[in-house]
Amino acid sequence: MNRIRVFSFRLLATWLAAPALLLAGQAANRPNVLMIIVDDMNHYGFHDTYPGIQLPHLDALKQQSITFSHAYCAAPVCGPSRAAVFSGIAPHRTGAYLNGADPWRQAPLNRTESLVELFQRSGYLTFGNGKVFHAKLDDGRLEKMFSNKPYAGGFGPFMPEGEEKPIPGDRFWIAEPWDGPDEDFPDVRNLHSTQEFLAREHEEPFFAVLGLWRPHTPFTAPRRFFDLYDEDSMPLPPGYREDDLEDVPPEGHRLSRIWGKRWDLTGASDPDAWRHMLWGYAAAHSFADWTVGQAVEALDKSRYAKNTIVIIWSDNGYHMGEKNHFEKATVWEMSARTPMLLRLPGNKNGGTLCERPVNSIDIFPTLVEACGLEHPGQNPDGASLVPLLENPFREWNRPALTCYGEGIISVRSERFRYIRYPDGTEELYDHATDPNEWKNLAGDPGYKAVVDSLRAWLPLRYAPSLGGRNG
Ligand SMILES: [Ca+2]
Ligand SMILES: [Ca+2]
Repeated sequence: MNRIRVFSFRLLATWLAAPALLLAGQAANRPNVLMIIVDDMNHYGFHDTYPGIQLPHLDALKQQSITFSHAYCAAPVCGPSRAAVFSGIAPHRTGAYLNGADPWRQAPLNRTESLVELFQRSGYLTFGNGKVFHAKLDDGRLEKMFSNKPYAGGFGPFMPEGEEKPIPGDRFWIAEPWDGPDEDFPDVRNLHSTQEFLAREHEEPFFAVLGLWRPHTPFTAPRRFFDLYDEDSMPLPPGYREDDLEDVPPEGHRLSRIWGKRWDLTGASDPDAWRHMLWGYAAAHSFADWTVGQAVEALDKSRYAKNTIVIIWSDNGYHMGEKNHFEKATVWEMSARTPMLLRLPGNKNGGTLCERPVNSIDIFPTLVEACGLEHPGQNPDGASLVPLLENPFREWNRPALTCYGEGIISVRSERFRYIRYPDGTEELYDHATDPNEWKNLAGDPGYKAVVDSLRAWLPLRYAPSLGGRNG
């Protein structure tokens, strides 16, 4: 039995022994939850690691929230990351590693209760809109688990065919200001639906999830968000280094070439195209920030303002050129690190920064404990973050695992990132001196003890892949 399972059993014991609600008070007064998922938002603006990105609404929300500086996804692409969050089970136990696998239609998730279903079984009113699972579910399952028709909407709007820039014919890798009405964006339509939900009176406590499609590509956004930035003076990412891959094993090179065309056409070979895409990514960040702000403002004007947990998380991070790579689908810091914050009723511990490593699979057991939900059928792999919400500065010795395939995994402690590939090759980065993960220390004998201690967290086995596509 590996250490993760041991933790899970400990957690189970904690639930059975202490059903009292640490955050919620009495069962009759359980908190509502407003969950907002941002898609592909990395740490650029959220933790100020790229100059100039404007996220005024998230900045204000942080003043009322516990913000996690070391939050990491369980899987570095949309579908598998969300499968891990909504099942509470790590990718190496489900085989949901890649997009396009539809893991909820395969064992074990086809018979695993989702977090939404658990809220529903626990007496909550469930409400959802936008990009939530990003995978097909069995017929009728999605409709049954939400009280509303969970309108999705898709990635658009797209530019008309032939007008894509900088790569003609690539509908997704574009950056273009949009002059149509805001309602051309599914995010805005889903926002309106969420605002209307929050304005109504509900008898039961609710679990409302708003899944945004931005800042994911295509980088279309209302023009006012592009106007916040000067395209020609967008800085190239501070974490970029031309020779960065020289000390990376071949498997890392392969991952950095998943979208080879994009890097080769719009990366270092064409800095104007690179700045153009950075301009779009920044605008898409600010658009998503605005959408988050409108939803939270609607909550704060509603009767639910004082008894609602707000949780905001991104499903994965994002490279904008670091490690000669665009997008996600690697297990480096740029793909793995995600924005995450929780605002508790009464703004308890608001304005604090928790530096302990946490994982997106911790969301499931956290909400189970914080909301006093029924006991789930599955044994979640994460740990409830309630102790960190109570005391963001307490000790926490659990690292965060990010997995992208059978045997492709990283282990992130508060200071180090250790990576292991299926052929046994490794990387180690010391974030105390190397926040951009430039210098691979895995072969340095001085770090043998560190490598050994992080290796101890590796899964003993990996579930066979449920399929899907790279990227
Ligand atoms: Ca994503
Ligand atoms: Ca390097």
